[in-house]
Amino acid sequence: MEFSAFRKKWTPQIDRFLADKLATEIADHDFGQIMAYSVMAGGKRLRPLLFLAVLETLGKEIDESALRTACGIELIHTYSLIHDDLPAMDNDDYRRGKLTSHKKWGEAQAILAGDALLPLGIEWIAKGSQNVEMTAVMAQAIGPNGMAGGQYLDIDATNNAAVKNDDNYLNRMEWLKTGCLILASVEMGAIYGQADAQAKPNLLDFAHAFGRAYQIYDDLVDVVESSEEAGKATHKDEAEGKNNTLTSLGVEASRKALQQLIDQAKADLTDFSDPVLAGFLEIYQKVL
Ligand code: GRG
Repeated sequence: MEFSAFRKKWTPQIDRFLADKLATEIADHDFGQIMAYSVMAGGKRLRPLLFLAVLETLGKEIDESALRTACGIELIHTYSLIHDDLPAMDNDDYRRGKLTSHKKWGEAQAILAGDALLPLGIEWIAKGSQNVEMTAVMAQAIGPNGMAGGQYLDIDATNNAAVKNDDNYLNRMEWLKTGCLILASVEMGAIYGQADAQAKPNLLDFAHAFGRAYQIYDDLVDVVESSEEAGKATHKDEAEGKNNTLTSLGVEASRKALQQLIDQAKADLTDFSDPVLAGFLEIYQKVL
C-alpha cells in the first residue's frame, strides 16, 4: 500500500484505540484524563505507524493485538516528551501546539503522567505481542543504553562546552535519544511479522538510516520554519544553546547528510515490493 493511504487508514484507528482505552482502562478517570491530554494532543503517530507498516510490508494481518502493541509504543513516546518538557529538563511551555503537561496540570501531575504512561506502554506491548523478546527490545531501547542514556548525555553536555562540537558525542547522543525508539519500533515489527533471515537485517538497516535521518530532519525543520516565518535563517536551537549535529555541521552539510541517509534507507528496501516503508522517507522532502 502507498504510504499516504496507509497513514490515512491507520492514524484514525491508532487515535481511536488510544482515546478509548485511556478512557476505559484507567481506574481513576481524572488521572486518565491527564495522561490522555498529552497522548491525544495531535502527534504524528510516526512510531506506531512504522511498527504497523513493517507488518504490512511482511504481509502480516493487523489485528487488535497488533494495534495495542503499536499504541504501547506511542504511550512510551509520549512519556518521554512529557518528561523532556519539564522545568528540570527542556523547560518547554508548549508541545504539539498545546500547553505542556506540567503547564496544564502542575509539575507533580506531569511527572506522574509520564511515570504511568511508561509502564502502561510496556504492559500494552507485553499483552499485545505476547512476546518477551519484543518487550525486551523496547525496554532496552528506552533505558540507560537507549533513550534515557541519550537524555543523560544531552543534559550533561549543557555543562560541558567541549562536547558541543564533538560530532562523535553528538551523534551518539542523538542516536540514543531519537534513533533507538525508532529502531525498536521497526525491530518489534520484524519480530511480530516473523521476518526471515534475509528480510530482518534489511529492515534493521532501513531503521538505522531512517532513525538517524529523523533527528537531522527535526533540527532542519526548525531552520526551515523559522526562516519561512522571519524571512531569514535563524535557528531556535542555536538561540537556546542546544546541542545537536546541525549546530556542529551547519545547514547545507546537514541537508547533504540527510540526503545520503535517505538514499541508504531506500537501498535497504529494494527487496520489498510493498511501497509503504519507502513512503515514510517522503516526509524529509520538506527540508531538502
Ligand atoms: C525524558 C528519558 C527522557 C527522554 C526524552 C524524546 C526525547 C528524549 C526528547 C525530546 C526532544 C527531541 C526533540 C527529541 C528528538 C525526538 C523527536 C523528534 C521527538 C518528537 O517526536 P515526533 O516528531 O513528535 O514524532 P510527535 O509530536 O509528532 O509525536
